[in-house]
Amino acid sequence: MTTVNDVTDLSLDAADGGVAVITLDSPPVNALSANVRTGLFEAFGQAIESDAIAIVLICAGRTFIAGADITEFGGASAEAASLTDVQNLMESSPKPVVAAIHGTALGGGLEVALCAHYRIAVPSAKCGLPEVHLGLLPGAGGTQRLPRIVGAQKALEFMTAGTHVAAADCLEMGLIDELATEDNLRADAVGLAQRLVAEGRPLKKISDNDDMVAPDRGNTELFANFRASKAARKFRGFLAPEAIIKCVEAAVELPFAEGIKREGQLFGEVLVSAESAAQRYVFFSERQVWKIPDVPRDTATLPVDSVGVIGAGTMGGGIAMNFVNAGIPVTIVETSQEALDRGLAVVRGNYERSSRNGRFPIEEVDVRMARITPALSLDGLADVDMVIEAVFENMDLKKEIFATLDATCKPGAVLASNTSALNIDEIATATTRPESVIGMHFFSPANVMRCLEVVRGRETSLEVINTAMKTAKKIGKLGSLVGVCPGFVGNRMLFQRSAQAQALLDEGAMPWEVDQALYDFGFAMGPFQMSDLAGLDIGWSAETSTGSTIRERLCELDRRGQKNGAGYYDYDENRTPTPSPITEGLVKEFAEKAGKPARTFTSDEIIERLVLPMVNEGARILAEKKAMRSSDIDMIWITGYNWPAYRGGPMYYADTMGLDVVLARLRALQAEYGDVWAPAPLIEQLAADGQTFASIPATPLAT
Ligand code: 3H9
Repeated sequence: MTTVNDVTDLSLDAADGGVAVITLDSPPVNALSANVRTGLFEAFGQAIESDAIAIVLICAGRTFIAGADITEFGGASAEAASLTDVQNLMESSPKPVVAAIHGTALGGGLEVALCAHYRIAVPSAKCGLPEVHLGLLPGAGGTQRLPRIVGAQKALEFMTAGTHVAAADCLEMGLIDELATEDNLRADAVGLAQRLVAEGRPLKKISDNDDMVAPDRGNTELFANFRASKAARKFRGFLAPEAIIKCVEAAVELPFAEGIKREGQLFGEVLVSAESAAQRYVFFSERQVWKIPDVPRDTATLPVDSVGVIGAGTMGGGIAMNFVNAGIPVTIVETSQEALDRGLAVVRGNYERSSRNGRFPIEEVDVRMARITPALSLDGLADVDMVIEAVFENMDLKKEIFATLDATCKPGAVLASNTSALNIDEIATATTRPESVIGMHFFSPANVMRCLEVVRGRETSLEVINTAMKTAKKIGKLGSLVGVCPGFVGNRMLFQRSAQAQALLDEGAMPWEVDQALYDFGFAMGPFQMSDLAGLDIGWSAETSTGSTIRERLCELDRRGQKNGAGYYDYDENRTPTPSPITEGLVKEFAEKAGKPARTFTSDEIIERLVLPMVNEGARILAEKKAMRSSDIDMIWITGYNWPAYRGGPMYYADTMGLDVVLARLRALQAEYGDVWAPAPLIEQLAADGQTFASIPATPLAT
């Protein structure tokens, strides 16, 4: 074994029958850092010069190369071999080159593998070009080579979705040539290399293969259809998908070398875009949420092999599905057989819909339903490892339930509440084991939304925190640890936004102007469309209605939202909204009464009025240590409220505006509208120091 550099070895072992094996070992994910590129360049150079008959590239550790080193983007370019140098050397090697894949071959990693003449992978391996999630495109030849293997249509889908594709499917698509035995990758790859030589198989260069792209030359319809497809609707606001489409057009229309040039030019454009910078921030922020400064890595985790959910309503049913999907049996408790039957029928209906959409075979519906045990008493939860209470938001009721759980559940069971705003510490006082009590706030629909606020109570033990976070990960949620305060992080900020949305209406802005501004900003819908969807009459009653708000007046007019065809908007039979003259009249009436002259509101003004109060509240949350870092707040907004990822979250948005600018705008709004706009002291301090929210180191939560 020869050490090429500190991350690359080259072996020319007689036992490998003349096959040179290059092993890359650059934890954690063998990303293509300067060191790795140099190591690969040197190693391939030496292997080609040697007596070796063929060359295998394999990685040590948990994965094959997972892509370019994202931390290098935006930094000074290091003195190192370029990736293109490495790829050219591999592809033009006079000896067969085999890439041996385990873990994930992603992005630049797969692009390197595509320069080998053959690829072999273990069955558990996955391949993908996920650059789109970083606001990028595959910029190391991927956009030109992939269509030359799978054709333009599949390449478009593969690269714009950015999913990790299982080895068996890659084999079918021709992305890999052979499957290895799971624990025998090195030997199988060496064996393949020997066979290639023995059988005199050709050195397959993907860049030379025109067969898969030629049939679509001149087929502009293919691209027009893709741009108009259902899949493409998800691209709204993102830059990279369109750049990828342009690259595939180039792959079809241009010779390989020209296509590579086009790819390089478009890669350069997306790399410096604000969208990509934000999406790369999101990538790292997602990984930060799991790091809790005062919960050491070696903290024990309690087993969660069975779960109880209290309440079979929309939330309870959705919460249960998360565990069922992860193979964890759930006991659902309701107070009446009727409620239980209704809740389980909804869950079954959801699974049947998923099956119809091709997510799994219909038999799987019964398999999943069999993991649910219905129960009519909390006694059914005596032996479960974790309970999640999901009844309606009433403190007395929750305390009563927790007192019963205290008397019923086995010692060590995690007792969680799904409350979205109530005080976890007060709920915990109903038990004799406050250390076991924690908040697990799921977002609706709970089986779909990735966000999970894990709420740390004053006395919650480190084991219980660790268990809740690990459980979140296991069921595919992004768990963000937050502190106890009204509304926690997400809803506390949402309250501020909602108050301002209402204030805008009171000044004469139309609901559709507000909704449109947020839609154009990148949200799926605005607050008034959302209200119409949820029902305007939630929490409203005719007996107590005072007619003092626009919402109350709408309810009094029996405009209850989408469900009865009229709310802030009018709806047709397909639930398509149109601005309502009745709402318009009410808005004008209220504005007139408040002495506000009629005027138009620009989108920029609306966004400022809605986003800055969120940022201000976020700053207060950070100062009170109810969130550990600003990026956790951003992740809650991205995964819980559909804040557009290409804008990085509200705190990131403020950081990129510059906190001095944010401060100046808050002061101006304070002068105009009063102290509700008073800047948070943290913003004043950071602006004075020329700092950002992101510059504050992660801090343990206040308890
Ligand atoms: C690209 O390739 C562009 C090219 O087309 C063109 C070039 C010219 N770089 O996720 P984990 C870190 S763009 C730097 O927790 P897992 C990560 O931050 C790239 N660092 O592990 C974390 O650090 P820490 C296209 C990276 O097992 C640690 O590794 N490739 C990179 O759950 C562990 O990560 C991608 O987009 C990187 N590329 O998942 C793939 N990747 O411990 C991105 C990871 O300090 N990576 N880190 O928090 C992934 O999807 C997952 O990391 C992976 C492993 C599935 C590989």
